[in-house]
Amino acid sequence: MAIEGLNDTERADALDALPDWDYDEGRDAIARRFVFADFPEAFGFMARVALIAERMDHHPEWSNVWNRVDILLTTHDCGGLSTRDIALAEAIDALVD
Ligand code: H2B
Repeated sequence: MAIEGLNDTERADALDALPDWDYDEGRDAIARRFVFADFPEAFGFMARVALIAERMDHHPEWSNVWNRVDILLTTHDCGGLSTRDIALAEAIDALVD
């Protein structure tokens, strides 16, 4: 089944509900930086996110430098934000907030 991108209203509502995420207009994506005490904390977080992402069959674009993890979420199958990104962002937020 094809994945539908969000329409303007859905996108605005989703961004309102995710105040810790920045909107990347060029990519139609959301991004958030996570900073931890050290590398083991950051990598432990990445391991937890990876298991959730695999379970959801939806995967982040991300990078890690020591205690920092930068995550960008967008849906490659539709070229922009979908409900899958919002669901994954909510699940990631639930790990840290
Ligand atoms: N992750 C993201 N971020 N976007 C996708 O479109 C996507 C994905 N598609 N993970 C999934 C995997 C797809 O390739 C598989 C076949 O379901």
